[in-house]
Amino acid sequence: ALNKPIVISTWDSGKIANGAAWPILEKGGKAIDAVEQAGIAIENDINCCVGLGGNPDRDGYVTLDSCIMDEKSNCGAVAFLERIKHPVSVARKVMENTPHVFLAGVGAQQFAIENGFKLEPEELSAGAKKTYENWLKKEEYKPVINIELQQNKDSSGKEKGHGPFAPARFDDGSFNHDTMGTLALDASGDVSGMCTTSGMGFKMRGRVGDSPIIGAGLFVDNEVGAATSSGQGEEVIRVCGTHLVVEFMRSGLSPYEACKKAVERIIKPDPERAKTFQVGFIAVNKQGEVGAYSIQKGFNYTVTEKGGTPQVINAKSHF
Ligand code: SD4
Repeated sequence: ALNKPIVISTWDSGKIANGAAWPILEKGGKAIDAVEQAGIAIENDINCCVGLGGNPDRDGYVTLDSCIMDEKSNCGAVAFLERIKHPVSVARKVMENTPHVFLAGVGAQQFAIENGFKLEPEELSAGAKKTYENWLKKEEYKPVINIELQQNKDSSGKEKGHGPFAPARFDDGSFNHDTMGTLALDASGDVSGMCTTSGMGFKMRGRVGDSPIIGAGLFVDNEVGAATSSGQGEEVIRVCGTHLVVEFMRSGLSPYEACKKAVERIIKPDPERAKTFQVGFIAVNKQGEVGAYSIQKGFNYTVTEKGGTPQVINAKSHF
């Protein structure tokens, strides 16, 4: 028997996302509406890694990335979007109201304003401000790609609460969230997904990760299922990660096996280097089976199905 409706999201903060998606799914509503509500809920929450409250780039600006995809392979995306509260909804508007798939930067912001989104003040949340000020004290402005790694250890070599081995939470450690990817299979058996993030903290200005890229941070194919990712976006982009997961499912693998094989594809070219970053995938298939896999330990995801009680599951990992 099919497990539906069902919604799954990255991380334990997926409870917030699933909690907003479930009332729609439970009533027989559409997966696309459910995942948009999931994105809105987590963008409203003040946390390190999603929405305007998230960590800024090196120049102190919060820049948001998001995409959304429905059961007909319609999709929309925004990247490098500033001062707009709900990038997931702007992405949906790009999908529905433009002949395009992807808007970036000032153009995306202009489109959002034209569609009734409010231009929010340019101001960091308290948590982000504190984290950024600490970062400024310790880090030179130097364009190195693996800044999260440098931040991961203090001068004595002790692990800090940043970087690829732990979600990039605020310095006070209280906001254990990360990029939010949500996938839903609705009562009619249709699949949709979304992904939303403020991206890697202290990224270079203009840097775009995997999260708004269809086939990298999110992929949906209504014949097969859907996948989304969290972690170091550059590594996901390289292999078109979520497209890969969905194609592995198409060829018969379970969501778990498909996520595992995609993670192995990332690791293969340079297994030593793969020890230094995190990537996690979650997936759902048309049968309502779910699965996940990550490179490093510590990745988890939240599943909500019949009964509506969210369940947090620790993903298996390569290392
Ligand atoms: C990015 N994938 O911008 C996002 C960030 C993330 O856990 O997921 N961090 O690369």
